[in-house]
Amino acid sequence: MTDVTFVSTNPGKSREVAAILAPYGLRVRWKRRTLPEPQAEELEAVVAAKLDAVRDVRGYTLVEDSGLFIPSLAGFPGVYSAHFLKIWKFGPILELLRTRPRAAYFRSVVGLKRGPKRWTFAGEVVGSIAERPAGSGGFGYDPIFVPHGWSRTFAEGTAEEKNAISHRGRAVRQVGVALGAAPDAPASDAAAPRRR
Ligand code: ITT
Repeated sequence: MTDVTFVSTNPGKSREVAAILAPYGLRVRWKRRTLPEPQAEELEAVVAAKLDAVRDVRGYTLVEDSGLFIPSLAGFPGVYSAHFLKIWKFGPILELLRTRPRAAYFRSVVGLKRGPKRWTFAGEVVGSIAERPAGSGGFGYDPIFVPHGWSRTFAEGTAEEKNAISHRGRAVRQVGVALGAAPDAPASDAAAPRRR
């Protein structure tokens, strides 16, 4: 069994990463640490900074940065998702979307390192913002995000249903495939197509 250390402050993310990697024979150890998050327009830049900040962690080490992007709000809250949620919760988004298109997507960028080697993987899930929060599962914006093809929010689905299609599921499974296929050398530096 290969151990992977996931460095994050977010227990919800950590639970999901552990469940997503378990079928690949990877055991995830959560290391709770606040990592520097520079002001950046791209999740990839934040992930690069997070990888710099975990240089002291040995073995396979994983970091992640993610956000909710709403095209009709010029991509907001995007890279500011965590800050925005802490201060304002869902209210301003629901208010602004009363008169704007509700399409939204989550994006996750995962950084993996071992020694000097680094890899990044990305995943996205498209959907829309609900008119009001619903459900108690998941974390963060899950009560207001309805994935495409669902009539419920992520917070109303089970963890398995969410992980099967989520941005994090899509990004983190690439880590599982890479490490599962060749434990000492992930094969590719994959990134999902970008959407703007
Ligand atoms: P780290 O310590 O790993 O940085 P964090 O919670 O600060 O944890 P981010 O900086 O990556 O995470 O911010 C991402 C925010 O986007 C997160 O706080 C959530 O509010 C939101 N988010 C990301 N993925 C989500 C998901 O699957 N469901 C709901 N909200 C999500």
